[in-house]
Amino acid sequence: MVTSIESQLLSRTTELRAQVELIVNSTPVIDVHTHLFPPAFNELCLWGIDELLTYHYLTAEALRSARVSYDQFWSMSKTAQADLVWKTLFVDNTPTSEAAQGIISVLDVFGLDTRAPDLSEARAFFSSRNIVEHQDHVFDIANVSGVVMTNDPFDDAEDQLWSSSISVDRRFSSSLRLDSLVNTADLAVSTIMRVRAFLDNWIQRRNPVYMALSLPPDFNFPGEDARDRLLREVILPTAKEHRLALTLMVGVRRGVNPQLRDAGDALGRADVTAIERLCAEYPDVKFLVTFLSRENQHELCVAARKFSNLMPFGCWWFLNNPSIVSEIVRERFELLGQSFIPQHSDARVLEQLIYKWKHARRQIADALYDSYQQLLDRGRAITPEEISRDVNRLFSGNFNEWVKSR
Ligand code: FIX
Ligand code: ZN
Repeated sequence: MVTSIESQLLSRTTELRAQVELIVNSTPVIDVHTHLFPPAFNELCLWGIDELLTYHYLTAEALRSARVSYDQFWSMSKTAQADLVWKTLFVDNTPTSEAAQGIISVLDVFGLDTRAPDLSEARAFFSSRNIVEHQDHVFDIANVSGVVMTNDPFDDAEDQLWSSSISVDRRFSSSLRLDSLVNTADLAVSTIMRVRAFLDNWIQRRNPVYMALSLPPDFNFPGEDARDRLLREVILPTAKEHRLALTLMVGVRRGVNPQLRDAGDALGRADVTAIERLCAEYPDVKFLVTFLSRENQHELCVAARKFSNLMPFGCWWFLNNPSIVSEIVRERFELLGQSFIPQHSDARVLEQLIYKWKHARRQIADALYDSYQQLLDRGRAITPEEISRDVNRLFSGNFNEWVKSR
């Protein structure tokens, strides 16, 4: 007699492939790190074709081929910049890069001409949209159930909006980004106490899901600098007391070419042992960690095997290319099972959710399918329920687990 579990086993390769794709595409994901804001944040909410085309990933690429100086480019209006990026990367050249292919995916989803000679059709389409309905539509297409914003408590524009007691869309969670604190604080004892009180207050009012900090490749722990004091005397005690996870994004070299503005940052290989020491010294703090250098990815997996308070997440920024996402996700499956968060979008413009998740889901589905196929070859078939369990854990379970203790 065939038991019910046996009847569900996916022992044919084509069935397995179809089920993995279906489940990966239909499971909602929590996007654990974005730079998005809901429409209530007015001009901070970026959407539409001109914002999409002036994304810093694309301006950096366009300025390699367009014959304009940085000064000329930045003195142009946003629409003129977008026109130039379109002409340079999509008309005069073939859009092979990941960021350019992202634009193609977005245009295609909305039935817009991906070979258009100019942006008139796309502009007419986006300006006909009501942003509130459009946002719902984008979340549906991308199948994103929630996003985490990046909130700078020292940003005046943001602060004014928060203080005007706007109601924030429930799908948007806040996070407390501490880069400007770490880069500017002078560390008199009185300042440390004031900063602590400021953070306590911000956390109480805005209910962030985590605190976050980006770090350069030479980040060390312990260190002999102001950042070390801030970590030990302010940030880590705050994380502990509020039971708030700490997100560390390591390996960014800011402003390598300041003329490129937002697009001017680069990366460097960092020292993963600094994260190991943090995890060892603060076992009560949960860390979400991503590294920007491809060379750090394997070491991060090994560190996560040693410390259960360390959750690797995402393929950040210059790693968010199909070939590298594929490699990293596979490496993580092999070393960590399902105990990691495969991707975050880092979206700055609403519609980027569509392409970033479409492209990421494809790589995650391929890697998962290969893992299950290997299991099948070795004598163990899988059921659709088990695939759903795994994908739910990757897409939301691990993150919820990390931030639930509050
Ligand atoms: O520090 C960050 O959160 C980075 O993601 C950004 O600063 C960066 O500009 C970006 O958007 C990368 O995707
Ligand atoms: Zn980011």
